[in-house]
Amino acid sequence: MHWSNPQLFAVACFAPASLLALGASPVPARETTLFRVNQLELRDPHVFAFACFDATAQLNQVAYDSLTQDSDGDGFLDASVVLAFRPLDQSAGCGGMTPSNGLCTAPESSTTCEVDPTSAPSSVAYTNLKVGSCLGALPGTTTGYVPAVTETASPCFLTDEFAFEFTLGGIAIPLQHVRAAGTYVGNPATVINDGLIRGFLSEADADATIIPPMVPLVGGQPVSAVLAGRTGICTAGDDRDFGPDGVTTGWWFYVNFTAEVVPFACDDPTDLDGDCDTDLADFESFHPCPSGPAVGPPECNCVPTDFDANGHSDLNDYAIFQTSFTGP
Ligand SMILES: [Ca+2]
Ligand SMILES: [Ca+2]
Ligand SMILES: [Ca+2]
Ligand SMILES: [Ca+2]
Repeated sequence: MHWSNPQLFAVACFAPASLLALGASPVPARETTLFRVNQLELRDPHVFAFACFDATAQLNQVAYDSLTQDSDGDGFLDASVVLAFRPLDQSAGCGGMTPSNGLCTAPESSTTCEVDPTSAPSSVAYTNLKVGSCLGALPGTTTGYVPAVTETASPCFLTDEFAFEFTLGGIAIPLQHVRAAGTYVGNPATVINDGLIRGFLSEADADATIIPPMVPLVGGQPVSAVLAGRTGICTAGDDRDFGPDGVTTGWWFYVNFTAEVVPFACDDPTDLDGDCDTDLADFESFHPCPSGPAVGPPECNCVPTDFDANGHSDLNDYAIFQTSFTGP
């Protein structure tokens, strides 16, 4: 069932209309905690220029510069990756969050962020772990580069899988089966350490992704031409891996990161994708979620739709959504 119109949805699901007269419930209690990645490093695979030159350190430097600078002077830091927890609840077993590219004002020292709506953000579930490790490299998918991929130790969060066009030093890499994890520092955390983004780039997508010409050393080529694989790159081996289906060839990417809390520019909880409005895109995230008081707590990725934080995603939350709705 697919609802594209909130009014229609209300009439069809929540008739009789007298129920709607319940009106908006108490002031929404949900808060968003937004972490912005302030450092990241591709650990595996490595990238190569002119067949033999390992340009990974140079690419990581470009990636760091784009996180911290506004080189084109448009008022926004050139690249931002954000994790918006809705809410951040380290004591819960799980919750919902939005990982996406961000629009973050320059300079970095006083930045505020919103989610970049063009990155098609959606809510994913995250799980908290108090013991053990949240995420590391899959067996047999790394090549022994130094420094190695850092595992994310507890206390930590781990997201479910999502798709993400990850921008690394100006290269938009379409990763599939992405999971993100990080170690909480503090409670509530203000910093994430030993973060790890793990995702799969298929060989076909690597062929189709051309590195922008302005990227130093490796610009103008397909991504597949700068990774160790079928091309004549003079490493000892082949960095290619199999994807989750065991058949598709490509590369598991491992990017370690740290992040810190920065102010979130949009404070309405009904703005589910975090781009500072409550429109149809937010409704798309909301409409699969309402379950009703008899059904129990919402699924982890639906926790953000429990606007009044009463443990259910239901008619009252819909009423709150409707008051904030600003149209398509
Ligand atoms: Ca900029
Ligand atoms: Ca590999
Ligand atoms: Ca929105
Ligand atoms: Ca609720």
